[in-house]
Amino acid sequence: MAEPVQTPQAFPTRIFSGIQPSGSLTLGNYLGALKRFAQKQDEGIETLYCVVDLHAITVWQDPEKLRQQTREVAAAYIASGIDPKRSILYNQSQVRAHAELAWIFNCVARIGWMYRMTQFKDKAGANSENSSLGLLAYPSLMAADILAFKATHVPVGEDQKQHIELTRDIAAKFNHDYKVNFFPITEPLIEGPATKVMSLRDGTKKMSKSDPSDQSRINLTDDADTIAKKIRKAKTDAEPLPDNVEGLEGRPDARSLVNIYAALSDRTTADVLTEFAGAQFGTFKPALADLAVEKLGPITAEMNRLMQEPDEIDAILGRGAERAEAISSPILNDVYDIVGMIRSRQV
Ligand code: AQP
Repeated sequence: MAEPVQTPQAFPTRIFSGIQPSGSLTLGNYLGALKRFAQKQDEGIETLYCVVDLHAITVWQDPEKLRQQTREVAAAYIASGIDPKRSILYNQSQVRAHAELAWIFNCVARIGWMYRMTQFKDKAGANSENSSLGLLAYPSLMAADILAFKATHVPVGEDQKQHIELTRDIAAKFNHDYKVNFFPITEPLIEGPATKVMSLRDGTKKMSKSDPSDQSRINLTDDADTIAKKIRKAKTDAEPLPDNVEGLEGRPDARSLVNIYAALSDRTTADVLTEFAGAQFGTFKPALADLAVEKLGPITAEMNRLMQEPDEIDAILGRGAERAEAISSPILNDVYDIVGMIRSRQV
């Protein structure tokens, strides 16, 4: 049999992406993920968006808080423009293919691949022996999330690039080991000026919902005053803004704020610098705060409104899960067949 080579072009275009309900969503999640997810949906591409609750429990989550955060991420998706009729919106644990395919992939992937993941090293820290087995196997579940739908493209922030590469490796090894052309080799979509939004306290570190410092991030649940205060206190240097992108070299904090401005206003970084060339941060920060409040305010308001109706959110997730199950079940059954499992009971 010829060596299996699968490009996304051989499969119908289908987009999958997910967000963990592991805390309050940040401006990083919005610019690096949510905003772009809505754009993909609006381009008319088939889109599946998931609240990845099984990923969240790779580190301890209080059960009641997890339920609340799952609804909050669902509300954030909708408030950011995801239409549950046009996109398939659901939570991961309601669709069996994720966990079941992840097990198959645990047997395809190699342990060494997992130990090489920088996110595992960062999250496990010095005491990795004491982290959950799930944290180590996280990329295997992520590969299952994507490939359970034969998704061809995954919009993500830069931090997820390595995990998508591993998904490609798992798909290729499965295709090779079983001599099939079954899974696509998925492409990451990492685009725009905000693929890595940085911490407000340290322009070399990613803005993250699990950072112990609340001052390091803008949460989608922050009110206007809090947003303005956090931006005012954001770390910067003493120099005025340059008139071109090269002038931001070696100035990570300045670069980060300008990139946020560009992403929020749908402009390029170069364009923003043309407008603010020579400006001090005393001028730029209030402009950025105003823009952030203008863009995030309506999203926060809509999230708060939706959170008043938890039953409606749960119903939306349930309907989405049924649609996701309808796509992934036949794919999962084919996988079981390929690996040699007897399937004499119709499920
Ligand atoms: N700072 C960021 N800049 C750009 N994109 C980002 N994303 C996360 N942070 C940034 C993107 O958001 C999507 C969902 O991420 P996730 O919640 O599944 O997990 P994560 O990447 O590990 O994000 P966090 O906020 O850092 O979560 P915790 O703190 O729980 O680990 C992904 O597409 C991600 O790239």
